[in-house]
Amino acid sequence: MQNYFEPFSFSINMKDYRFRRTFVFLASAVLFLADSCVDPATPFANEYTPNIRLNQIGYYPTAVKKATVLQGEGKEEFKIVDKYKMEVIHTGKLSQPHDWDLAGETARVADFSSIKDAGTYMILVEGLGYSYPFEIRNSVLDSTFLGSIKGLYYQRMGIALREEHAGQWQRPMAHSDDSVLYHPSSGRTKGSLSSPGGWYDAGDYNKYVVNGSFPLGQLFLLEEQYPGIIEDKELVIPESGNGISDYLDELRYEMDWLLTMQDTDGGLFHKLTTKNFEPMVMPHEATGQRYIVGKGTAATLDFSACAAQAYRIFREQDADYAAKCLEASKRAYAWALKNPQIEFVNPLDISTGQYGDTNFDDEWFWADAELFITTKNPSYLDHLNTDSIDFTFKPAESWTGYMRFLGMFSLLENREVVPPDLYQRLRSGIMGSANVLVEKAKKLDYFQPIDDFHWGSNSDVLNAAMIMAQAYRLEKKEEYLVGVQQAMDYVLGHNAMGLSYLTGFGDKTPMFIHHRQSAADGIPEPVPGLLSGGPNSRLQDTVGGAVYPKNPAPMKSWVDQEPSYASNEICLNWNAPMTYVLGFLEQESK
Ligand code: 9MR
Repeated sequence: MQNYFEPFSFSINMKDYRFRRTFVFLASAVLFLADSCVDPATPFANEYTPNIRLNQIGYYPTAVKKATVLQGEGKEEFKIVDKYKMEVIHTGKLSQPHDWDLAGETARVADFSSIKDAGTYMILVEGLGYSYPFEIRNSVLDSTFLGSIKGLYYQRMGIALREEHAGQWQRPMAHSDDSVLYHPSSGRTKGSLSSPGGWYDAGDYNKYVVNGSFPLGQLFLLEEQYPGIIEDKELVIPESGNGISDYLDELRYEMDWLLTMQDTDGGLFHKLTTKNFEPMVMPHEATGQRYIVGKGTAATLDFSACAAQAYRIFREQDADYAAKCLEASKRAYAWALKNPQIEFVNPLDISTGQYGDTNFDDEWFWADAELFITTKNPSYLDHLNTDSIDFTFKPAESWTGYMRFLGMFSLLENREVVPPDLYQRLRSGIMGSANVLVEKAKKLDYFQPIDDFHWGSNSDVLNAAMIMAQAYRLEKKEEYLVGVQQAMDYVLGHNAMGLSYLTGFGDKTPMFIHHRQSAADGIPEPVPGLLSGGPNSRLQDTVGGAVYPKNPAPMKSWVDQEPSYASNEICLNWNAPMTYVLGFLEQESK
């Protein structure tokens, strides 16, 4: 969590809370009379009001900048205060109050887009107090971007996290996975598989091929679009200093694991897991027997797609490794051709994440697209099913449907190999999809594009933002960029919970995520850089002990409680679009 530097606080009397309240009140009254008055009472952290919601990290100078003010009845004005000079630099009018149904709130909007000078500011509303401080500057999301990638490092298994890389979240080696038993559902009855490394999927300690490939696909896209976005030594990970981008090193840690999950016949085992979720203990204390479980079409095609991408991503650094990925991708694809409809369903004795899917059209689309781009072999293009392309983004599709978008993004990115008519069709489809999202975000609560809040809703907001980001890359229309920025504002604090959902980034962030290490390590702060799933109006975790207020509004269906796996877990496929969108904004918003 951040430290608050209080250069202008009076050291003796300011420690008295009641005095400070009175002082702030009086100072506010003076400010009301004289806009440019200097108020020496920089508020303490516990005095920021939760009733002014905004991006708690900050805004780019040229961005549209909005905050939402609650309980502002009768208050017409807001002020922007320079945090360190304690000077009012701007007075603006709040919008008329309006009801937001998804948020269950009556809100007024403070638009301070005209403030462009770099600085650290707060919003002051008389009678409410000060907002959390925020910055305005170029590259304002730089450390948040690095933090969300570093979150992936903290999910590594099979190595100890050492203090020099992990600080207080260091932990011993766990889950070597060098001799994992086959479960009968894998098609094998004896022997074991060496399948070390990779990232823990989420708050649990298992690893899933579908949900390893999907996030890698999103993370690879960022590198393909903005090559070298992270350099060596930026993340402080074990490979830092090896002359290769830390981003590629981190992604390879997961890719290496995925490669081990390919069976000799080319198919991919579905997951590596215990039979049931482990208790809330540290990784090295979670010693339940692990198994290689299932083999199916979705896992195999997702792997095939991301391994074909991996060829393009790694070929400059390591041609042999890239070739290995491509060869594995082709073998997986060949297996899927022979086994086009093998659905994975949890065996009766396994209750961990299913990542089930019944329709493989989007997995085919993604694999065909990536293999075609990488190999230029027309057979993949011939197989690409363009008749049924659905450009409409739907909340909660996630790993069951978003793969088609990943295929489209890559095809649009590699225009030179794509037939012009297909390119035009994809281009107008993605722009159309983005236009719908932009229009929704103009009207919806907190100016984000989602109107139905499911498990992992923050990733829906970000996956939708990725579509608007692609539209912006195709045509530099400002409203696409604004759509992406406002989606990020939502995730970083401009939302109905008034909290930045990325652990450790912002003044108010989740403290009790459903994450076994964070629950068990005895450290008050959770592991940083992990994205909480977000509001989920289905409340499936009340059976697991999560306690919600009565009938929460959809956008308020979130609780900061460890048992809340349906609202407050973290997951790879939520961090991945977070990283993508942060990286995109850092590149495009300067
Ligand atoms: O994100 C998944 C959500 O859509 C499902 O409804 C839920 C129950 O199957 O599972 C979620 O994914 C979890 C996975 O199954 C296991 N690791 C943690 C994932 C995030 O909660």
